[in-house]
Amino acid sequence: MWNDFLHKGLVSCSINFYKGEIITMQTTLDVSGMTCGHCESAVKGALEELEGVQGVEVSLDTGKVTVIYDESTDIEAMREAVEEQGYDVVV
Ligand SMILES: [Cu+2]
Repeated sequence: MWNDFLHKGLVSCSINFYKGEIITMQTTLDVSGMTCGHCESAVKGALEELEGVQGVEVSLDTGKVTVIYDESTDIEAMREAVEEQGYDVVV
């Protein structure tokens, strides 16, 4: 299951366990087209609205967007949220 996410263009994925249970997961999306602070906040805001997302960190320089989320978050929804803002998730 987790390997599937990696094949969908997600750069890395790590899972944090607490007492044997998954509490949060973290993944890094490679997003192209972000050029300024407005882009950064558009992407960040769109991802933060998704169910289960706990935190979003955007690096404009590298285009890397790190998302911390839990099991209620739909991975495909992350991609769609970014694309709806007009940016591409690089595969
Ligand atoms: Cu911009």
